[in-house]
Amino acid sequence: MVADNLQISMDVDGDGETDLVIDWLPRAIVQIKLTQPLEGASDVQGLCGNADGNPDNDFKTPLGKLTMDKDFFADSWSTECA
Ligand SMILES: [Ca+2]
Ligand SMILES: [Ca+2]
Repeated sequence: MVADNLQISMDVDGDGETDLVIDWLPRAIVQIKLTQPLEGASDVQGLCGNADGNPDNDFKTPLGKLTMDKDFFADSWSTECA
């Protein structure tokens, strides 16, 4: 039997507070949440945004280009499988 939901919480910066929560939901949906405050949040980038509390600047590609196109944004972070 497979569990419907699974959740992992992590204290990434070791301050005793949860910083990252990963939820596996039904139908193969994975939800990743970054919580504040996170030490070194200015270094965060990728599909979860930059964790600065401003959702308007989260769609930034690895080359630093801000876009409103969600498909272009998601594709910019894709990697090739060997
Ligand atoms: Ca923490
Ligand atoms: Ca942001």
